[in-house]
Amino acid sequence: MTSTERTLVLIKPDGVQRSLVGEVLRRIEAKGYRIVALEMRSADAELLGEHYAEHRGRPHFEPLLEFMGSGPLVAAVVEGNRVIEGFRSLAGTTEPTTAAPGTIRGDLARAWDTQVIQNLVHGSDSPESAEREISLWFPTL
Ligand code: RTP
Ligand code: MG
Repeated sequence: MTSTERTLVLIKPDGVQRSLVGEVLRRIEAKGYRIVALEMRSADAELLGEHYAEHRGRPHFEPLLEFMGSGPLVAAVVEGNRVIEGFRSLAGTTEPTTAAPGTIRGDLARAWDTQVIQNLVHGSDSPESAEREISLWFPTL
């Protein structure tokens, strides 16, 4: 089954701070995906609140926004065959402790001892999320 898709990837502030930008992009390119937009930026609370709108009201919402705004992050649009599911697979499951070895989070994310899970990357979780998130982060694309 082939289906060319685009997904929004974020290298979160922990990834930038730990100098893992190149390593994450290397894994994306090695898998055969194409980076079609790439930007380092600082995200304000308004953008982050929109991005994580479905988490509003949950206990981790405020710490999540604080973490995501704590330093520069890298936003990218990545294209490829079934890349939405494929990048989630490359990233590994949410919690670094149990994320499979071989995945970005399983190999590189540190054991989590903060209020919010710091897990290096974000990837859109559905075609609807990808469309919404790409237009949020790259409105001119
Ligand atoms: P993401 O949206 O960042 O790609 O991560 P995900 O799909 O694997 O996980 P999701 O459930 O969407 O949660 C979004 C991000 O919120 C933080 N989080 N902290 N303390 C907590 O219980 C908690 N739950 C979620 C993580 O940074 C997670 O990636
Ligand atoms: Mg998510």
